Amino acid sequence: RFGSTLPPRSSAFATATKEHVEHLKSLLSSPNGVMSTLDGSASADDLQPFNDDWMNKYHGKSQIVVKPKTTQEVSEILKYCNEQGLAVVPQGGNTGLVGGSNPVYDEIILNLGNMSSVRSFDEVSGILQCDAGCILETVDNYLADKGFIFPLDLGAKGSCQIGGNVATNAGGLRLLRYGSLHGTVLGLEVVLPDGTIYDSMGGFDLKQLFIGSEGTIGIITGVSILAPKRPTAMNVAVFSLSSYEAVQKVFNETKAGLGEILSAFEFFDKQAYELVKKHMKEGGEADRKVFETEGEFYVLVETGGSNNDHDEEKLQNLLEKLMEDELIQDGVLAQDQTQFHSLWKLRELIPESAGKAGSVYKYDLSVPVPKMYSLVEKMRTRLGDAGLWKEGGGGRIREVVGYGHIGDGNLHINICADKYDDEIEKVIEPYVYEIVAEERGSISAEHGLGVMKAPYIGYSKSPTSIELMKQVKKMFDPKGILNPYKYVVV
Ligand code: FAD
Ligand code: 2HG
Ligand code: ZN
Repeated sequence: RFGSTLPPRSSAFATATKEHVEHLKSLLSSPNGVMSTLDGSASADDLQPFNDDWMNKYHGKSQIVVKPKTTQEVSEILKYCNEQGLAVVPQGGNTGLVGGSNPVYDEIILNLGNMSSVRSFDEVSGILQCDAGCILETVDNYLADKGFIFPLDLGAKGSCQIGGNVATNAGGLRLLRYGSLHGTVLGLEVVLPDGTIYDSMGGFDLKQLFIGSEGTIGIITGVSILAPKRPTAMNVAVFSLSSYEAVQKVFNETKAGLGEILSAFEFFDKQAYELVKKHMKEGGEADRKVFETEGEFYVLVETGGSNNDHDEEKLQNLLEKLMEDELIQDGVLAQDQTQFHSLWKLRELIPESAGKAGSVYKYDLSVPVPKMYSLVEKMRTRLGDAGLWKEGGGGRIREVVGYGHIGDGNLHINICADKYDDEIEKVIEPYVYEIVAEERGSISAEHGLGVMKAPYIGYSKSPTSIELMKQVKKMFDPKGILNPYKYVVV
């Protein structure tokens, strides 16, 4: 348990009772929208998927899950909780990786899953308006039918929600092409902690405050976002390389060679690749050889354009040049849709495969690209010196893998341990944040701070910045009921 850095439960919050449950039920159009062990409408097992996180690292103890259907209902719930001093944790698809979406103690879980309608779509401008609880993949499929694409894509797309994406300011696999949500989100509908409904159109650009605020200052109920045209030609290639030095050179060559059609540039090390191969094999997939020559590193390059012949030619030329310059050892180009997806799987399955290898300590960092991989190496040395990790296996740390979004300088380190344990955690943290701070990097490039990194915010934010954030938190949420103990703790 992460307990050592956690503040105690705040006595300022009320403890929920059966009467609170009754009242919450009366605020919803359907009483089924409240599940609680306090009135027997749900068992602890029913609530467990909401209390536990994706990694099975964080375990809340909430006795109440509320699933409103409308913005008005969210407003009524927050107004009531604020009056009663009941703490609330907003929850989307619960795929977050920093313990932000689960209660730390007994906070009421407000889950947006029942708010999942597309409100409108304008096929001329590409402006989509949807409820915050829409699942990313569902919305992207909706847009695909109309020839558009959601400007964000990530491995958790089958479960994560648009509201959760905005709340974490998710980066994902195509940020390099479509930019950050700070640019693509046009407007937000947000319910403030006292129940006030705020519509962000016009005035100060306050919506930016909610993008990446991790559910600490308001609950996002509606999102308006600009969807680009979906590329009609998409291609993917994966290369094997001998060094991290080569990864950087290939990145430069790829940007120069592919220009405007480049839509993703991802990298992973051989340890990550091995985990994925093992996971696929265990899942019953044939053990096929993808590369003649395997490498120390791999990069995945995706193109998205409007003319397949043109794009294929560019990709083929790039492949030849990289081979000629001996920057890559081998390269595989997708020949059809099935291969397109199976090549992407080599990258997208890394988090799941790491999860199969043990209890994963996940770090989501940004430092200048040339320094990125040295953090993984430093981490291996640190764990080796502590007697926890051995090259080739055999230690309590089963594997340390590095991968991420080179295109936006975002490194993921996954440390697969035999179990979550304070002793291991103390060897990793705060060391990992110290080495990031030395490079003036960010300790959370895209996943957010949640409960996991809240104590370490000072490693990448200045005291002035933290003080201003605290003031903003106090202004929006004077009673501190919304997602307490997370992100910026007041
Ligand atoms: P949740 O996990 O439910 O919540 C995340 C945070 O947002 C919590 O603090 C919660 O309180 C808050 N929140 C949720 N909904 C709302 C709302 N409507 N209003 C206000 N606050 C809200 N992240 C990336 O950035 N890039 C990736 O490439 C990426 N890939 C992933 C791959 C996998 C396999 C997994 C499991 C996770 C990945 N993530 C990635 C992390 C995570 O999926 C994203 O952060 C995602 O955006 C979270 O969405 P969610 O709906 O699951 O939110
Ligand atoms: C990814 O890029 C996600 O796959 C998840 O951000 C990273 O699990 C992780 O550490
Ligand atoms: Zn990522």
